Amino acid sequence: SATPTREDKFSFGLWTIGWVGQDQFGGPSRAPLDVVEAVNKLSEIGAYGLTFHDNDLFPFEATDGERTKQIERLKAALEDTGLVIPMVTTNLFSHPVFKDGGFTSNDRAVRRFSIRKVLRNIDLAAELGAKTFVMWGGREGSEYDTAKDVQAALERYREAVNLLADYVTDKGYDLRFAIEPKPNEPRGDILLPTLGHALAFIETLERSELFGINPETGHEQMAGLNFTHGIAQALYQGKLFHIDLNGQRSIKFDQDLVFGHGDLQNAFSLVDLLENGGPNGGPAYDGPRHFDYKPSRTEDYDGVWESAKANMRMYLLLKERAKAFRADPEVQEALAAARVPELSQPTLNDGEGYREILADQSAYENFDADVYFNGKGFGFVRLQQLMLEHLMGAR
Ligand code: 3MF
Ligand code: MG
Ligand code: MG
Ligand code: MG
Repeated sequence: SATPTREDKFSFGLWTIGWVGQDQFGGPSRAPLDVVEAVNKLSEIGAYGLTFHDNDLFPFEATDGERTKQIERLKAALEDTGLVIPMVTTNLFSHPVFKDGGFTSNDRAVRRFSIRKVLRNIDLAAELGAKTFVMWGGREGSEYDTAKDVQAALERYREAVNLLADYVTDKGYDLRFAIEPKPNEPRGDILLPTLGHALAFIETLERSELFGINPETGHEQMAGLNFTHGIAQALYQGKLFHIDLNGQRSIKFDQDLVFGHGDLQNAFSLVDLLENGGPNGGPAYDGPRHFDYKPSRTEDYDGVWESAKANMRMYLLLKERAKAFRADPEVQEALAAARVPELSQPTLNDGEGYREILADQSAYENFDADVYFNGKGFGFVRLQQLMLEHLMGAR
C-alpha cells in the first residue's frame, strides 16, 4: 500500500522539514520548526527516523546547558513516539569560520577545531544509538585552482577521518561513516565531487571497512550522472551505507525537490534496484530510506507536511509499480528477448583461463562478427516502453 509504516524505514533530516526557506536572494518564508514538533509530526505521518546536524538541534554558539537541554527534549520526544535516530552528521559549513572548509581549510587551527567538533558529535551520535555518521564536506573545495593544493587537502581529509575511525574503534561505538559527495555548491568545486571519487578515496583509508558512502540523488544528477548506475556500483562494492533521496531536474543548482519530482524514470529504476536488487537479483538495500529534500519556499507548514508525505508516497508508489513491472509476463519475455539475464552468465567457462580461451577457435578465428549479428537488434526500446507504461499506470 502507499501508506507508510515504520517497516518502510523512512527518515528525514531535521534540516529538511525545518528549512525555513532562506536562499541566496531572500530571507526565510516560514517560522522555525521546533524539534519536538518535528518528531511528533514525523511519527504521525509514518516515518521511523529523524536525522540531524549538531547545529540543527542546537545553535553553534549554544552553551553546554542549552545543548544538553535540547538533547534532553529530543530524547523525551523519541521516547514518547518510538521514533529513532539512524544517522547523525556535523555542520562544518554554516559558520564563517568554515568558509575555506573544515578538515581541509588552509588554516590549520580551523582543521583542529573541526576535528574536535566532529568528535564531540560522534559521542552524541553513539549516545542516541545512530549507526551511521554522515560527512558532507560542503565547504571542502575551492573557487580558484591556485588557492587549493588538492593533493594536500586530500591528505588532510585522510588524516582527519583516519583519526575519527580510531576514535570509534577505541570507544567501541557501533558506528560507521558515510561520505556524501557533491560536485559544487556552496564551493565552486567540492572535493570528492562524485560517488566514484569517494569510493576511490575510501580505499586509501586505514580502516576502510568503516567507510562507505551516502550518495544524494540530486548531487550525482547535478554532475549529469545516472544515479541508479552509481547506486548499483555502491551496492556492488558493499559501500551503500546510507542514501539521500530527493528530486533534481537536470544540471543546475541543488534543487532538493521531493523524491520522484525530478527525473521520474531514474527514480523508478532506483527504487526497483533498492527493493529488488537489480534485474538479475544482485544485493538490495536494507538501510534507511532517507529524504534530503527542501519543502519549496512557496509552502506554508501544511505544504511542508504534504511534501514530506509526498516523498514517502512517491517511494511506495514506485515500489508498487516496480513490482508490477517485474511480475508482468510480457516484461519477463521482453527482458529475456533483450538478453538481460544473459549478462549474469560468466563470460568464461568453468575453470577456463587465458590458455583455454586462446585455444577456442569458435571465440575468435571462426567468429564472424558480421554474420553473427546479421542486423539483429536487442529490443531495448520495447522494454523501455513497457517500463513507461507501467510507470504511467497504463498497464
Ligand atoms: C547539502 C546536503 C547536506 C547533507 C548533510 C548530511 C545540508 O547539499 O546534501 O545537507 O546531506 O550534510 O546528510
Ligand atoms: Mg541536495
Ligand atoms: Mg542537499
Ligand atoms: Mg544530502
